[in-house]
Amino acid sequence: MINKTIQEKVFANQRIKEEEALELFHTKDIHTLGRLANHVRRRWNGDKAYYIVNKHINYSNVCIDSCKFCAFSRKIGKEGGFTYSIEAMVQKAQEGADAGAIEIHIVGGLHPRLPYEYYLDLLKTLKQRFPHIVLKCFTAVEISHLAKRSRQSIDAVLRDLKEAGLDFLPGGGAEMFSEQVRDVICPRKLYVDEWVDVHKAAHRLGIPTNATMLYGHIETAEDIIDHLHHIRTLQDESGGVVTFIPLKFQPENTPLGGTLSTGLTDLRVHAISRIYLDNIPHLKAYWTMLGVKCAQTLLLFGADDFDGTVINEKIVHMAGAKSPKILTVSTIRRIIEETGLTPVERDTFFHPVQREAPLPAAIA
Ligand code: V47
Ligand code: SF4
Repeated sequence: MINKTIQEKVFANQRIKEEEALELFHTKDIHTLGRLANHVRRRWNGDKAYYIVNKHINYSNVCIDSCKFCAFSRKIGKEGGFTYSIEAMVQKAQEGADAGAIEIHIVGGLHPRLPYEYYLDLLKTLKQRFPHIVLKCFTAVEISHLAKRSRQSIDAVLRDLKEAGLDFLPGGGAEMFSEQVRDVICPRKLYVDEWVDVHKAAHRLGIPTNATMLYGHIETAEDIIDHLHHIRTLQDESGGVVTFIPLKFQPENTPLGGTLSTGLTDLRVHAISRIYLDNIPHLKAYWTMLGVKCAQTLLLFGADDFDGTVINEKIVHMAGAKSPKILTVSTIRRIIEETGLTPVERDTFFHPVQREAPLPAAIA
């Protein structure tokens, strides 16, 4: 049974404290937890459940870092490493455009040699060729890497990227902010203050961002609440976070290894994120990592966004995810409709999309 005070607070749209969120973590009363999360979800999004026609492109998996949870990265010159030329990226973006994508999500490794101009030219070329497509590119870690490599401030890098065509920052690189966890799973990665600084700088420049949390490895419930606390504080201060995305750790082929989190853990993490992050409009059930069935259920436990068609994601699939490489729009709509919610096609900024022409058959 969940403490009445917590229930009353959530139903009265009041903020819960960290110790209350922690209490929710230990409850066996999953149905009430779901009702609370659903209340917050409905306050923000009514009965709408969103999806987007998008494409993921990874420009390179060459990376100077060696995060223990990563199956994607390769050291420069090693087998399995790839880096796409700008022409190859344009070709991949064209495949997305041909499939009706209105967002391209681009992230990659921390490449030791790719020149700063590559990133600017990439954005400029894609924006010129596909002016109607939103470019959601580069995690805070990549931005920090570019600042170091080009010996400029975060702010200067973001300004250059924005001028070149950057519209939105994805939420990656946050992993788990707790130092004890970070020291084990990604000891060389930037710490919480720097991750937050990149997002604040982006918000100041009018670039909205997402925020993520990698869970299901060595973290405790306290680590999760600590992570959520940093995200809620960031949002109180700068207000530019659009969607929070819990990322379920995929252990296969990674040095960290381990087993997948259970369905109930996935449910708790999403529901508690929705309840605690009362200042972030959207919560994503990222089906690529959760699996389609679990992501569907989470639409009734706090999530309002089903992400999208995704089209050929690599990071998760190289770590053993068994989810499909793509979902068609009719499949996504059927999945949402079965929950009793209303499917709404959105753009990156959550504006509803009215299509003038039908989508190509392969994606429809
Ligand atoms: O930061 C890497 C994660 C992130 C694994 O903003 C893994 O809409 C699970 O930023 N198991 C990058 N996760 C991806 C990212 C993202 C993804 C989806 C949506 C959005 C968005 C952003 O991928 C990394 C890391 O946390 N990751 N390896 C793995 N084995
Ligand atoms: Fe590199 Fe990102 Fe993989 Fe870490 S998660 S090793 S930074 S590609």
